[in-house]
Amino acid sequence: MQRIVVLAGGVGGARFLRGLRAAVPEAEITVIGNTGDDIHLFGLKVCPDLDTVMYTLGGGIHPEQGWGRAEESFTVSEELAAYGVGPGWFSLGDRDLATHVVRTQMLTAGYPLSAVTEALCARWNPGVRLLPMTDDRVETHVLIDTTDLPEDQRGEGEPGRRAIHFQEYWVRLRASVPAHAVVPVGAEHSKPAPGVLEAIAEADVILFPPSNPVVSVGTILAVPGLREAIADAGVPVVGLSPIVGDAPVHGMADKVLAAIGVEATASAVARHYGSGLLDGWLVDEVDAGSVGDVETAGIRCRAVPLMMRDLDATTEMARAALELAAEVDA
Ligand code: FO1
Repeated sequence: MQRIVVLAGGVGGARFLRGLRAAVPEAEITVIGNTGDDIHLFGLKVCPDLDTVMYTLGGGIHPEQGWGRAEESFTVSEELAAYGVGPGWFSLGDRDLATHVVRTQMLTAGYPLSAVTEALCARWNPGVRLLPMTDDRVETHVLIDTTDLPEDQRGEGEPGRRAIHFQEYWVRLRASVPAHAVVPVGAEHSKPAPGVLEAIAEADVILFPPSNPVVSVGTILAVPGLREAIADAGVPVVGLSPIVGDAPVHGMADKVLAAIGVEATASAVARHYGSGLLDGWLVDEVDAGSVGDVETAGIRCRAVPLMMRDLDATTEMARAALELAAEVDA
């Protein structure tokens, strides 16, 4: 029984996981999910990346969006707006709200996030073990400069540098202004959730899917002890580039890569992770020219199709990643 550990963020990670599960249905897959995107709204705790994995693999995801539920309605949101209770820019559907009510109820009763996630997954049966990276509160904030915003979007307060919640940067601002810093608030005091270090220690292979290297995989690696556990696991660690050509496949990874001074190219991301962490790296065929550059950095590299256009494509990507893992293991 092959044991695979995957560090996953949101949409990109979840789509890759569908392919991985199809490629090796008999494998035991443990997903370490990013919780830095979590946000508290209307008294509820929302965990976007955990929910995207759970809904995508459980069959409840809104397929085009890659987040939220299919067949959604927004009656509660409309009523909240009628009361003037915001924010209106983060749309929570009625079905999705039930997940956040159950989660918040269990957290309030004293269950850790890992137990809550296990309980929610008992309904969805994602076919993988989904662990939050930590049970402690971590929320990514982005440092922007309000003077980069149009006048009418600056809000109150002195113009200048301001830290805003990642979701406000991502959803309300659509990453339309430079991110001067990306800070996973609370990460330095967090510890890996129960089962995380054990899963890494027992893994036969560890995969970094095409998730955002800064706010998804980067945030998971910011939990003290996680990066070292992966580096010292002594098993192949293979990643798939989230950047194809010079643009992110999904989302706006280039905006947050700039914040940490990493250029938005497949080879720059590989070098950012480093050969201390990565043994292998898959780039898309359009980036075949960068294979030599990545190999010079001490990371085995191959060029394969990386556009996640459908399940067959992601299944092939997963197969290619596992083949590269076997190659570096030899
Ligand atoms: N993304 C949006 O672009 N607009 C939204 O209104 C929105 C709502 C939302 C609600 C629940 C949820 O789990 C995710 C939601 N997302 C929305 C996506 C979310 O911002 C991203 O999935 C991650 O945070 C980034 O991977």
